[in-house]
Amino acid sequence: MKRILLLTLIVILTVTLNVEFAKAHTAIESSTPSDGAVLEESPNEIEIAFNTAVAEQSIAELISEENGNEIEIRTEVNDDKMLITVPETLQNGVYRVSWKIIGADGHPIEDSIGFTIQNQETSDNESSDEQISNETIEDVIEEDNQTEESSDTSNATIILAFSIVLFLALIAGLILFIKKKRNSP
Ligand SMILES: [Cu+2]
Repeated sequence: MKRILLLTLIVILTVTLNVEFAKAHTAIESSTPSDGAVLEESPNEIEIAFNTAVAEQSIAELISEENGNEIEIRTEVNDDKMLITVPETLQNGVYRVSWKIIGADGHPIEDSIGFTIQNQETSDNESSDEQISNETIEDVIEEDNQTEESSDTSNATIILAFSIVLFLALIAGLILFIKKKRNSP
């Protein structure tokens, strides 16, 4: 009975530690538009929601992937949200919003999302341009996914390795403890 209780405790401890470990850094939770979205109209506002509050000195920038130009924006931080106002009407193309935030644990974090504007009314007149921009969109999205996947995988590997080592150490300790108890008179 005691052994079952101890094992349960170990499992709970391992799970709890993993959760703490995984949520250590501040990260994006959602955004409007979402990453990879295709919009028919230029957005007036972009909202990035994080999983914790972010520092007020956090910054963001909006870049046109077509020509690398930076588009003027206004950024406002409100607790766990970043509100970006886009005063100008964006032309058809691929855009990237990048941010440098300071998370709840004081760590600086850099990340970005991409979105595409594809207004049919304006793109019908320039179908050859659309062809080029579609290729760019796919390249950009693919590139972005690869980066995210590799960092996700390495995080998962660290967490898995960490929990296996912890679990084995605790089991070893438990066995030694039980053996010692049995041997003692
Ligand atoms: Cu952190």
